[in-house]
Amino acid sequence: MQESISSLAAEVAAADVSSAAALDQFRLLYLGRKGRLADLFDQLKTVPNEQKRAVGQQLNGLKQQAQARFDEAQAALEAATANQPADATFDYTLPTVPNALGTRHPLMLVREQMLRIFARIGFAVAEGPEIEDDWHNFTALNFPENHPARDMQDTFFVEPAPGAEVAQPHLLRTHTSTVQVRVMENEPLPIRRVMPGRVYRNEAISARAHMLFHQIEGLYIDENVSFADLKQTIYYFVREMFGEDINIRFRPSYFPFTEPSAEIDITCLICKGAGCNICKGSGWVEIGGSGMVDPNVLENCGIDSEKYTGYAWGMGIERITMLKYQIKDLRLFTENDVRFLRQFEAL
Ligand code: 2U9
Repeated sequence: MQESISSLAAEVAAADVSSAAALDQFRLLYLGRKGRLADLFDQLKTVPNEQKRAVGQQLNGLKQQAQARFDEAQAALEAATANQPADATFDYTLPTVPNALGTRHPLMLVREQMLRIFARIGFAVAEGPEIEDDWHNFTALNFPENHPARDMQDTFFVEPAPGAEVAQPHLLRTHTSTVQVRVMENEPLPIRRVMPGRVYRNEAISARAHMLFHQIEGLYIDENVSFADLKQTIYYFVREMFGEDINIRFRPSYFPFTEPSAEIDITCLICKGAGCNICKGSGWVEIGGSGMVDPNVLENCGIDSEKYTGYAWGMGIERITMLKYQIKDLRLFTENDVRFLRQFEAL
């Protein structure tokens, strides 16, 4: 009997308890009601009376040893599984899939850059409505009654609501000059403002024309403002926007709202003035128009043209963006093809 106890004690000490399954096996085999220890306790009856006490103590000792081994192994297993993820097959060290963020639209990037440049020399932003009346879009700006821009062919007119009485035709503004008129009518002098916004023209959509585009116009009105001030402002803008080695050229032109008027050219960004197919060999590309505000326009807006003078200019944001990024087709701006849009600055 004592031999059986010692050999079972050695077995208990050596048994595998390294996994949950092995531990369960251990419990059944040694501690269970039908286990090996229980067998030995049964055999205690057959032990002579004078040895019962000693053998009983040995058996109890073995039972405690087996129970202690079980408790210790169970605690160790529990501690190990508590530190493990629920799904042990998932690799938590894998890199995450990046969130697909949008990018800023190139037109908005360039718009912001242009406005920042003008803000640094004191031009604050002014905005106005996209549906305008004939006065703010044409008449105040010195367009004669029969000017072709007033034609249905060039301008989108807006039908009045049925039964509504309207004093004059309404339309989608064809330039942001309408906002200059509103500022001149309503704000105190001097005026130093830039007007960004959407404008509309009745054009067939192609690589070079669209019925919707964006402009930034500027206006400065004060005493003693001259064409030299206009040139310096545009020169400053062009160098900030395109670089120190870019030059400007003013080409005489005609607009109803400015006199004198000039188109603004800059050194061709592709060939740096040498002549290429983008600038058609001239070395220059056009970026907008400009001029001194016509005295008629100042008077139309209630400003004394004897005392005040001003300059104004207008640029298409699409045109500046196409030059800057060498984009060849206007339609790319409105098609929302992510392969195009993704190439610009991330949000
Ligand atoms: C007022 C007086 C004068 C704004 C001007 C231009 C010349 C011009 C075009 C450039 C390309 C429009 O986007 S574009 O198609 N603009 O050529 N704009 S002077 O002159 C003004 C504006 C408002 C009261």
